[in-house]
Amino acid sequence: MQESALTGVRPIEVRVAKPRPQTWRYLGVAAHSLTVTAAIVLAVSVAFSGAEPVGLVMAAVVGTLTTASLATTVWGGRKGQVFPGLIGLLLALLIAPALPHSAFDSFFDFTPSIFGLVGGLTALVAAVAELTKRPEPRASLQNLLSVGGGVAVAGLVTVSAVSGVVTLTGKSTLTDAERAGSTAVTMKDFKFGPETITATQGEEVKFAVKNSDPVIHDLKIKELDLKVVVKPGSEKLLRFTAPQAGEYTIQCTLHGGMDGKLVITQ
Ligand SMILES: [Cu+2]
Repeated sequence: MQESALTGVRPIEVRVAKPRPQTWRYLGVAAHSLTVTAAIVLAVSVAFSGAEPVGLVMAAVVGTLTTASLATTVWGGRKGQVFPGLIGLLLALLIAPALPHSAFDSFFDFTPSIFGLVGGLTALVAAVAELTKRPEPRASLQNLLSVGGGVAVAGLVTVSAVSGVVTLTGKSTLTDAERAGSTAVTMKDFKFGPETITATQGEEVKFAVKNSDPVIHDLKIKELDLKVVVKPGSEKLLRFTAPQAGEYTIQCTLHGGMDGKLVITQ
């Protein structure tokens, strides 16, 4: 009797859940801590730059996405790791082409770029590892990863601090003699001042270009094949002979919408 009553009753299955692999999550958290830091530095740079609406929106978007990625890495499910992985990929794709302009002696160009790129790529690796259920590395490798990661982060922070010092100390200025007879051109709040500069055809023109923003700008007059790169807080000279009468476009090739006009009269 007893036996037949039990027929069809499945034995109770006791599943002992394997501890969830955490290494890839930790790697993702470390990666997105870097991208959040990049967003904070970007926001500070925008604040120092006269808080242009476009810059503010950009900093807010980057800040929100990186913070959401960090939160998803910590609290999201395994499949949810697609989001921080995509944000990591997006950051890497956006930053990589701009890297050549991120001069080491320009802190607010260098630091967000390097933190964003390293963080983005690492986040991508971590997300892929989590999504494809890469096995938990062995204890020895885990130790190596955490020590290596710590050294890498300490290295990044040091390099970024040195970049800050070099930015502050490496500003180039003009001598009074160089500045004599020049037209002062400012780069401030992502604008040229004045926006329109006039000169007379054939005249020797001398621009004393001063960058008062925390990021690098350049001044390019494409038609005349002229370009000068000015680092934060630096001042540089651009000399040329005023060409044929007409209007020429002055632009910063690094920031869209930052442009002016050179008007040459006869
Ligand atoms: Cu610019």
